[in-house]
Amino acid sequence: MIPVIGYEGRRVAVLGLGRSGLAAARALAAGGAEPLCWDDSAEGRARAEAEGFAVGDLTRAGALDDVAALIVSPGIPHLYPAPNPAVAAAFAADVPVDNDIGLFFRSVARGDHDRPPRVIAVTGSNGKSTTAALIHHVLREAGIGSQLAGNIGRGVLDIDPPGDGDVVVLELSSYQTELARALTPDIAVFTNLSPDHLDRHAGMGGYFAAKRRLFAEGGPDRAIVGVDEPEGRYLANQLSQGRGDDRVIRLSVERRIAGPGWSVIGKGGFLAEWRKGRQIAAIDLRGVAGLPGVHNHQNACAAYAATRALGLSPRAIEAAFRNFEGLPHRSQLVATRGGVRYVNDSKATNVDAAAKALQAFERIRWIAGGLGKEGGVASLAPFLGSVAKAYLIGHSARDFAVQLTSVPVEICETMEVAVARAAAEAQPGETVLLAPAAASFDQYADFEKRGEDFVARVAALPPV
Ligand code: UMA
Repeated sequence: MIPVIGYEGRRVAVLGLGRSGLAAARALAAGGAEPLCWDDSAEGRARAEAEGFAVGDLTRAGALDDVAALIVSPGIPHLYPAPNPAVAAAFAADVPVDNDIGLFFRSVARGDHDRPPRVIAVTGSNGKSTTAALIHHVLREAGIGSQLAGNIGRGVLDIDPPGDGDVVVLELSSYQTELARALTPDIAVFTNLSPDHLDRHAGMGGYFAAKRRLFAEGGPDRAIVGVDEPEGRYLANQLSQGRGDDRVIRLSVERRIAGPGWSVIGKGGFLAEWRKGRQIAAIDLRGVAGLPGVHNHQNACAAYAATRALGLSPRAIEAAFRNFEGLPHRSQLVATRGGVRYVNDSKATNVDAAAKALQAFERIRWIAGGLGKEGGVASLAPFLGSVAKAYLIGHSARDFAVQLTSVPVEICETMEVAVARAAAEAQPGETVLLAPAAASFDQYADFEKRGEDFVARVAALPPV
């Protein structure tokens, strides 16, 4: 763990006692602070009590009187749609509100090393988990000590203190970047932007502003920016001192970027690195099994840029790409039966991620549905050319059926029925793809549980 510095002997309130909150409480205690914990659920409070932490309602009169800071978990609203009552109490009492990311950047020791550890932080709407995991994988394959944490499932304060020359790779969500009071990565990556979490940011502008803080607050040495959306082009322009400034590395999977600057382009299945107007390296991504589809080629470009910025060679990066196995629930090939591939992309919780999955395979039996997001799935129409049929589950199944006018649909309600029906109708060469374009919370605790259910239903299919 990374002991938190700066709060020795002082009381620090911790709101939310899941992965990030409990890790923060432990790290605060290890650094000599006195955590005062609260969670709105009894289970959360019981977890903290079981570890011996003081637990107390932070909205009680006087509860924040001697509190130096309030550390808030990312899943707890601090602004929109409305602040959690404990956060509102902290605002009223003028108690600084921060999160585990802010504590991490203040506490991770980097001055007392011969070769200071570096931090790479990855944000963006889609692809940030795969990009962060791929960077971590490439570094380890190259013999560099690397740890991976953040939105990928491990609290950032939970990692070991990094040693000489080590790298920490963080995946950061908009929830995390919006609240952190310190954000000073050495290298920051912005993969892409599409609508998500709009209720928490009061719309797209607030969502982009939250992500942009990663670049605006600390000023990373190197900024790697996907420029296929206007927000990315704006961000890259704001960070650059002018033509040829190689502090900014631009990424695109749509077009070559002219000019003397540094760019990494993923088009037609090839990754190409351009610098000072010349192509200096290329990788054929078409046979890289762990990175199928254009969306993964974008992830590859981002990971390539980040590891090149650390000085790795194109050849070392390519070798590591070839044995990357991908992440569970993201374009994960879980079985091949009777010539039919079964792919788990349960992490495709929004329309944009589902569109990317639908473009990665040729003839698709598509399992979709769950808790649909604002705008529904009508905007997927241009990406349905590869879909033989949609098998719809969950709360939004009927809404999706109405909106998907150009493909055959079947309301299946449950994963069990959808997998059975898709398997019964799939022809050799086709792919049964779970890419829900919806959140999982109507039927599952999270997208991981949904993906695990898909994998279990596939494994339970009768032999072919
Ligand atoms: N809680 C309250 N009051 C509330 C809401 C929640 O007390 O109003 C309590 C819950 O009872 C629970 C705790 O807060 O005990 C949960 O906190 P949390 O939702 O922040 O979850 P953590 O377990 O701390 O996990 C968080 C991230 N979760 C979210 O951002 C929702 C994890 O990202 C992250 O991996 C982890 O910290 C470690 O950094 C997950 C996620 O779903 C994967 N992220 C979203 C996404 O990818 O779309 C942003």
